[in-house]
Order: sequence, then structure tokens, then C-alpha cells
Amino acid sequence: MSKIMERKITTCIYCGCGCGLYLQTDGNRIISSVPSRNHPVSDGSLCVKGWNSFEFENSRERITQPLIRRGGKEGKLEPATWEEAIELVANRFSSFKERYGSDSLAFLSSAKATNEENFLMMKLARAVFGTNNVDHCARLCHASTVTGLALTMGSGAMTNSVEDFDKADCFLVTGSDTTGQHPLIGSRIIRSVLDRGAKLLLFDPRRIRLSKYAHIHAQQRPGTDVAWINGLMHVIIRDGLEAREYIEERTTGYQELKRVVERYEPSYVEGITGIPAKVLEEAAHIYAGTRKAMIVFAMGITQHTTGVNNVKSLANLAMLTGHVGFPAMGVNPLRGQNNVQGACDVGGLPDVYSGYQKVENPEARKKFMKAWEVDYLPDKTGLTLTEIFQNACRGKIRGIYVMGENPALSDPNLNHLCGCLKRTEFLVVQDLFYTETAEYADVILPAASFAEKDGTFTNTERRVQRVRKVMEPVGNSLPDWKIISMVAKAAGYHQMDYKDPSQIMDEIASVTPIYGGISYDRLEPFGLQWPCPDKNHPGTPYLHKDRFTRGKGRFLPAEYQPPAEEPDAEYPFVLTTGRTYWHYHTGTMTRRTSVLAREIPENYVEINPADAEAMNLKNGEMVSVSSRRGSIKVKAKVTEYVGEGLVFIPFHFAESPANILTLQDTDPEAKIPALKVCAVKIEKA
Ligand SMILES: Nc1nc2c(c(=O)[nH]1)N[C@H]1C(S)=C(S)[C@@H](COP(=O)(O)OP(=O)(O)OC[C@H]3O[C@@H](n4cnc5c(=O)[nH]c(N)nc54)[C@H](O)[C@@H]3O)O[C@H]1N2
Ligand SMILES: Nc1nc2c(c(=O)[nH]1)N[C@H]1C(S)=C(S)[C@@H](COP(=O)(O)OP(=O)(O)OC[C@H]3O[C@@H](n4cnc5c(=O)[nH]c(N)nc54)[C@H](O)[C@@H]3O)O[C@H]1N2
Ligand code: SF4
Ligand SMILES: [Mo]
Repeated sequence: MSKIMERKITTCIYCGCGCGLYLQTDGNRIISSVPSRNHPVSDGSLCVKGWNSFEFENSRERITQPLIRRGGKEGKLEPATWEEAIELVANRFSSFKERYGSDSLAFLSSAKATNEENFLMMKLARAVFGTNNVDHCARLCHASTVTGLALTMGSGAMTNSVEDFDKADCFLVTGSDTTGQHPLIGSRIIRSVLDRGAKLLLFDPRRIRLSKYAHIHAQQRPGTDVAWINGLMHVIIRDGLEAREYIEERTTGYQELKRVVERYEPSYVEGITGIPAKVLEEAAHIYAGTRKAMIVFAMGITQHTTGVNNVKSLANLAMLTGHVGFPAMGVNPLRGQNNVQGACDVGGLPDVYSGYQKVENPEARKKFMKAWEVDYLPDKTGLTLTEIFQNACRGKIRGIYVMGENPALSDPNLNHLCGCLKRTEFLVVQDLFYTETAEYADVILPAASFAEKDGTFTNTERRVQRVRKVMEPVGNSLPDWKIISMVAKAAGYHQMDYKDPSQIMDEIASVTPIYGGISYDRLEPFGLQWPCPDKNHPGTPYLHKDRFTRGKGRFLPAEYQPPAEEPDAEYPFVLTTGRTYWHYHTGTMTRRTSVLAREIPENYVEINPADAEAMNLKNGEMVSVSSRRGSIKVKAKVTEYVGEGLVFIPFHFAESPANILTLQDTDPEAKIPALKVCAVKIEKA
């Protein structure tokens, strides 16, 4: 008899807030999702995506059977057994390894999947196939943060906890559309402003929902962030507002910082950014003069060719004023995906094992060789996601295994990228749905959703929380951790046999100092925040207490550099891309959720009324938007949310992909693409 009306608590699949919610099932179908009242993040609420997170799992479009392309690249995808599909993947990958070497292979882990699954993916790449070519969407996201904060403070993670948003007296928010993309954090900021009189300093080129609540909303020109952040520091030092003792005791490199920001007088900064000098001065005084001040940032800061410099500059600003290392005082990158923090923590990156232990460090290699019972692990940093596809184009990468990502819609410059996917000799896609990327696949492996498996996700405040199986996997789909183990075994590796995901977590804890004290029995009721080094450690609500993770905080000043592409006579508009509250990334789940799909059914381009008038363009008319890389057709949405000369397009829609237009130029250190600025022209269609 089927179980009826069961209710289990789990963690939301969408954003990095990591809300706790109950999924209620009737037989093998989820019928509702409701918030946990006592959960430290959700606190009795959810956003519209959380409330509706129960529908896509039972979509009729789920892939329910492994598929194999028969008859060469032009052949058709046909149903296959698990045995046949797994054999094929293991054999092809093993033969590439033999013929062309391990580095002809690449693996994409997934910020949608669990910690346990990401750990196994990097173990598969490294221990079984001998390559460090493993990466995931963090490269398109907070790669600049991981690099920039590791260099300045020693850890790429958020300093504070979500509950600190109820305690801070000043928020400097930049490049984060918080109410749309981290709604349960955005609402705390609004509550603090309205109920407690906290000051909100917003630096965002677009008007967003937070603008209404902001004490100051400075609308900088896109891509000019280093200039205004240096400008704030210039004013702080000029007016003697820097935290002298803190700088002396806890940091290095102050003299060099002082020398660099000297030049960034408010009037000079105004010329670059368009932010009035007076506004900059006032913001500097409020931020430096409020003790409990938090910096909050996301993609508007990271997705630039100067992403790492942007992040370093924010870290400099926080250290200059002594605003880091205390409750409600810190530098807070809002991590995007439900488990992007975790996918990084457990080593889904080309340069580190779990816990950010470098693959180039012989001691770390020795430790993992022993734990995994192998006599070889590769010693040089692997390729990043952006480099993997470039190398596939050149024929250097032959086999790519993509778990839970959809690069054919989420990567920049799609005309080029899809050419690379086409040229990839053997592509494996493991997903819930037949995605745009799956169209290029040679093998498709059907994965179970977050509601069909056990595991953990780590949210933006470093909280490791349980994910629970509430229903059986749909059709013949299987949890990612099982699929990866099967591939490992078929490739001849026998150290990947687990009864359940809790055993994988025990292995993670045994080799990962920051997760050392974590085990499933300790994750009740609402998880633990790392660092949690041992079984008795209560977890860590904020970082850099007493000393920075790296010892002394290091000022790393940066000079302003213009964006890689700026508007000109032929392409006169600046295009910035991003998200909406209602949809999630490439839409695989939200566009299969009736409420969300109904609210925003199709793509649009936001354009200022003055620009629309100059083109005699009415709201709702079709336009073609073109860049040097390609062209799409979308509806014009005439709105003051963007200023003159700026347009915005979300990247959720496969019918008119924003990423046809975007630039693939990357930050030289973090290799993150410049998804926030490129030049376009607009014509009536
Ligand atoms: N509803 C929803 N929520 C999501 C997601 C989703 O797809 N949908 N995705 C999740 C993921 S993975 C992520 S990474 C986060 C992203 O969360 P956000 O980073 O908040 O989302 P974005 O829409 O990319 O926009 C960032 C903000 O940057 C601003 N901006 C644009 N150009 C610049 C610039 O040059 N400088 C500065 N300082 N700001 C600029 C934009 O106006 C926008 O307000 O959201 C997560 N949450
Ligand atoms: N123009 C532009 N492009 C961008 C950005 C931008 O701001 N502008 N932002 C970038 C950022 S920050 C990010 S994070 C990326 C996101 O880029 P992607 O990660 O490529 O996008 P998603 O749509 O989240 O893809 C996740 C896939 O995982 C599948 N999935 C869900 N759950 C599971 C599971 O349990 N197992 C498996 N195997 N699959 C599962 C989903 O169906 C989906 O196909 O996009 C980037 N691209
Ligand atoms: S705020 Fe984020 S984690 Fe919470 S319900 Fe919404 S999408 Fe889910
Ligand atoms: Mo992201």
C-alpha cells in the first residue's frame, strides 16, 4: 500500500538562502511545500519559488530512461539499459585516457546536486580518471570572490550569518538584486530599514526593489566598481575615518593602499562612474561611521573582467574601517545556487580537493592517495569550465561529463560555445530534463531530483543542512551519487561503494578539516555552520574573529580598468544580463512550474522611456538586439528601471538566449566571464 500524506523537512532546491521547507506527499507525488517556522533562515516564510518547489519533480517531461545516441553524431538518441549506458561511458572515457592521456577528459560537477555527489564527482575525475579538469558553475558566478577573498582575508566564504541581517545598522549592497535573487535575505534588509532605522547604501546601475528603501542609491555606470570603491576609501582616509588600531594590529599593506587611492578624488570618480561627488562623500561617512556595517554583494561585482579587483576592493574597504570579524560586520558574498558553497567546499574545482586543500601541495596529494587507495593523483591545476570548452573546440578535450548544468544556455557567447559542444567527441549529460545541452549529448543519464534522494546542501552562510528523500525516483532515474559510483566501478575502481550518503559524508569529514565534525546525526534540527573541525565543535556563525583566516588581513589595492567592451557608434547600448524573481537560470525547473511560467511566460528587454521614444518604440513591440557575436528577437519592456543607454535582458529563455549576445572575455585570475557588460544595438523587428 502506498504511504499517504507524509510530510518531511528538507532544504529548498533554488537559491543559496537555503530555506527549510516541508514537502508533503500523497503516494509518490509531492502535493505541497510549506515553510519551516523555526528554521533560522526561512523563519516561517518562503519566496514564490520555494512555495512552488513541488511541481517540476512530477513533470511529464522528466527523463526516465538512459538514452544512447546510435549511428554516430548524426544518429538518434534511443533508450538503453543502465548497464549498457554505464559500460559505454566507462569504456569511452577509459579509452580516451589510454590513447590521449587523462587530461583529454573533463568533468562538470553541479551546484544543484548534494555535497556527497560533488565529492564523488571530483573523486571520479581525480582518483579514477587521473585528471584535475573538474569545475562547475561557480566559475560563472563567485569565482572572483573565491580568488579575491582568499588573497585578502584567507577565505572566500561569507563572513556573517543570515540572522546578522537583523542586527546590522548599515548595509552596503552592491551588484545584488537581493529581494529578487535572495528574497529571504532581501526581506530582512527591508525589515531592518523600516523597523530599526538601519541605513541602506545601494550601489547598482539599475533601479531595483531595494532602491525604494535605500538612504542612498548611487547608479554607477556598469563596470566602474573599482573606481567608486577606491573613491569611498579616498574620502575615508582623507577625513581621518580609518580604523587605525585595527589596521595596525590586524592587517598588512596599508601604505600601498593609501598610495593607490590617493588619486581617486570624488570629482575624478564622478567622471568615471557618474556618481555625484557629494553622494560618494555622504556614503563614505555613513559606512565608516556606523559600527555594525555589512557589505553585501553578488554578480554585479563578480561577473567582470575586473571581477577579482572588484572583490579585493570591497575587502580593502571593510578592513580599512575595521568592519570585519564581528557579528553583523563583514564582507558577504551572497552565494547563488542552493549548493554552490558546498560544491566548492567539497572540491568541485580544478585547483583544490575538499576543504580548499591545494592539488599542487604534495602533502595534500599524499593524504588523498592514502584515503582513496590509489598510487597516483595529478599534481597540476586542471582546466576551468571556460577553458574546458575552449579546449574541446581545439580537439584537446575529447570527453566531457556534465552533471546538472546547462552550459548551452548559461555560458557566454553561445554561437561559439555550441560549436565547441558539437565538436566534443563524447558528451555525457546527467540531468532531470532534456536540456539545451542534452541536444549535443552522446549519452543521457536520468538523474533523480532533490526530493528523491538523501544528502546535504551548504547554504550561503556556510550552513550544512539535510536534504531528504520524500518520494521514489521518477521512472528509472537514479540519484547522482549512485550513478557516479556505477561509472567508477565499471571503470575498474572499487573504493566507491556506499550504502547511503551518510557514509560519503563520513568520508568527507575524515579528509576535510572544515567539515571534520560533521555527520548526519549532528545535523538535526537545522544543520551546522563550518568551520566545524571536530565532533564537539558547535559550528561557526562568523569568520575572522580575532584574526583573519590567513593570519593578517592583506590590503590588495587595485586601479580602475574599463570594461572589455564599451558602447560605440555601431553598438550604442550597454547590455547587462541577470535574473528575475520568478525564474531560475535556464528555466529547466521554473518554466515547468505553472504559477511561475504564467507570471513571466516570455523574454523581454528593459529599455528606458527616453531611448524608446527616440526609436519610436512602444511597450510590447518586438525588437532585435544584436552584439558583435549574434542577434536575438525579444519584446521591449519600456521602464525607468534602467537608465538611458542601458538595457537589461534575463538569461532564462531558450527561445531568445541573452547569452547569444554576451562576451566570453574573462578575468585573468578567476577566469570568470564578463556577463554584466557588453555593447549592443537595438532595432525594431
Ligand atoms: N529568482 C532567482 N533567484 C536566484 C537565481 C535565479 O536565477 N533566479 N540564481 C541564483 C544564483 S546562481 C545567483 S549567482 C544569484 C545572483 O544574484 P544577483 O547577483 O543578485 O542577480 P543578478 O540578476 O545577476 O544581478 C545582480 C545585480 O547586479 C547589478 N549590476 C549590473 N551591472 C553591474 C555593475 O557593473 N556593477 C554593479 N555593482 N552592479 C551591477 C544588476 O542591476 C543587478 O541588480 O541569484 C541566485 N538566486
Ligand atoms: N548572461 C548571463 N549568464 C549567466 C549568468 C548571468 O548573470 N548572466 N549567471 C551565471 C551564473 S551566476 C550561474 S550560477 C550559471 C548557472 O548555470 P547552470 O548551472 O548551467 O544553470 P541551471 O539552469 O541552474 O542548470 C542546472 C541543471 O541541473 C539540473 N538539475 C537540477 N537538480 C539536479 C540534480 O539533482 N541532479 C542533476 N544531475 N541535475 C539536476 C537542472 O535541470 C538544470 O538543467 O549561469 C551563469 N550564466
Ligand atoms: S529564498 Fe531561496 S531558498 Fe528560500 S524559498 Fe526562495 S528560492 Fe528557496
Ligand atoms: Mo550563480
